[in-house]
Amino acid sequence: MAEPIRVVVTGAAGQIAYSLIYMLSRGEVFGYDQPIILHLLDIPPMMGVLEGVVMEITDCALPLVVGVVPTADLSVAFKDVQAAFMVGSMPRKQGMERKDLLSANVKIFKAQGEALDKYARKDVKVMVVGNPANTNALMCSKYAPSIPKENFSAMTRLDQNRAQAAVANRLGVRINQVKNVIIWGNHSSTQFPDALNATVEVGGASKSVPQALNNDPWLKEEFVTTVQNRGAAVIAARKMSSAMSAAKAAADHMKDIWNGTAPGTYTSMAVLSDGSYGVPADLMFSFPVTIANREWKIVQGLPIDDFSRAKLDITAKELLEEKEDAVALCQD
Ligand code: NAX
Repeated sequence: MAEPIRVVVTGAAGQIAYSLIYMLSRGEVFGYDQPIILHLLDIPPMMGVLEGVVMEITDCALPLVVGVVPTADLSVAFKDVQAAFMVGSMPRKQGMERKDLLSANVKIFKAQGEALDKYARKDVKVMVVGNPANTNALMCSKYAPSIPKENFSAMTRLDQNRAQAAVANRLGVRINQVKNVIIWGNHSSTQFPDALNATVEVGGASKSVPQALNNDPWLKEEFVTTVQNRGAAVIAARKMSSAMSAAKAAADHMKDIWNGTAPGTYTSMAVLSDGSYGVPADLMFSFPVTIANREWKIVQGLPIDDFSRAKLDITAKELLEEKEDAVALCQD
């Protein structure tokens, strides 16, 4: 059997981690023959709850889990890790301004970036789930200068999965018949879910989604707002935010980093912008990417009409503002 790899999950006592840890432990991300040592980070008041999670991991009797390290200490959590799921963050509390939330979280990600820099392996792949995910990922990478910036990404896969499911549902086809739905920009309500370049496979032939839907105005209207607001709809129904689907998306995201994307298929993740599609450089912006050898490449040359251009600009503007605030807050 392969040598075990060390994988950290932050926010390990929280609800997303509760589903995610099980998926990792079953081999769904790193492979069914890859043993793992789980590093589980949370804050000191959560150590009791985390102990319960560790008991459950033990009681699952999972052969791939060869070690579990529960901790509130960053130097222990990030030591020698090869993959990092950065889920933990401060939730928005009643009366909290957006800026207060940003302030609390970028400071967490600054400290965790510094710890990754010091303790993690230099080839560590870091994915950020905790909100505001894009800007947290940007700050995390800025404070981990010895780790390549390309190793950091933020999750928009849940939005992509939601969008893919919505298109499949509209077309009355199975989920895996729909390919290449894109999420552009921020993981927030300014994101642009784009099925204009997506395809659907029917009877062995591939068709563009707009064509299959006879250019249904739904694609530029209700589809976009439904995906943008899906998180809020889940909260309204469940009285808690998405957790099972968020964990599945985190697993999908890291699995693609680890194993690559299938030929002819791309996936969305927030990565450092290089100015592609007229997006300002140095933002963590969600783009369509292909992945091979654990390296992503932004898909180039997709047509962007005036409608899409305006949507890309709105979400880029929001990310620029978040970045400016975050940089200022980290200097305080
Ligand atoms: P929970 O509140 O259930 O869990 C968060 C956990 O993080 C808690 O156990 C908390 O103690 C811990 N935590 C707080 N500060 C920490 C720190 N400094 N170091 C380590 N752990 C810390 O939230 P959950 O539902 O699991 O959501 C986690 C994060 O994911 C939130 O920020 C949420 O907004 C974000 N989401 C992001 C999504 C995305 O698509 N990018 C979708 C789902 C989710 O809403």
